[in-house]
Amino acid sequence: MKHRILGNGEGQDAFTDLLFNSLLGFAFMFAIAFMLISDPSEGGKIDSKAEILISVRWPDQHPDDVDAIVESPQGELVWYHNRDTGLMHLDRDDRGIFADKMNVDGAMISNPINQETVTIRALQSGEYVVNLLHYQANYDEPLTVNVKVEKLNPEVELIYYGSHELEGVGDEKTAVRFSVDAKKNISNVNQIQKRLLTKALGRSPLIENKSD
Ligand SMILES: [Ca+2]
Ligand SMILES: [Ca+2]
Repeated sequence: MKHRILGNGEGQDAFTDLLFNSLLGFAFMFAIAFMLISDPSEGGKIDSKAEILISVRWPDQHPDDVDAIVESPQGELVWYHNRDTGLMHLDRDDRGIFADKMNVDGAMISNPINQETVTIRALQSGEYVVNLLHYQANYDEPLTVNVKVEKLNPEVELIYYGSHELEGVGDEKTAVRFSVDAKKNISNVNQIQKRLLTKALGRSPLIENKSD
C-alpha cells in the first residue's frame, strides 16, 4: 500500500512534475539572469582593464579642491573638464568637502577621503605627465598632496610615490612624468615641470568656474 501523501495517483505525479519543471525553469532563469548580470560587470570594472592607476590624495576632510590633470603621449588631457578620453579616465572631480555627502537610502553618508583617481586603460608608448592644480585654497599654508602611480600588469609595480606642496589657487605643479616604451616598460621618471592647463584652457582665464 502506498503512503498517503504519495497515494493520490496520477494527479499527484502530474503536480510533482509541474513543480519540478517550474523549479527547473526558475533555476534556468536564475542562471541566465546571473550570466546577464555578471557579464557587463566584468566589462565595466575599470581595474580589470586598467594598465596604470594614478591616485592623487590630500588630507581627509580638508576643504581644498585639488585637480589631477594627466597628459597622454598623444597630447590628450584628462581632468575635471574632460573626464574620459577613451584611453584615460578620471573617476570623479573631488572638490574637498564640497559634495562629499551622499544620500544612501535616506541617510546622509559623508565620505572624508579626498582623492582623485585616473586610470590609463591602454599603454601608448611615449611620455605621460601628471600635474596637480590647486583649484580652490582655503588657507595660507601650503597643502600637501600625495601622488601614487602604479603599473598594474603583469603585476602591480610602484612607479612613483611622492608628496607635493600646492601653494594657493591656480598653482599648477608637475608631480611626475614617465615614459613607456614599445615593450611597455617604464623609464625616465622625473619631475621636470610642464604646464598643461595653459594648453587646456587656451587663452581663456586660468581658472574657470565649475558648473556642477
Ligand atoms: Ca578636484
Ligand atoms: Ca572629498
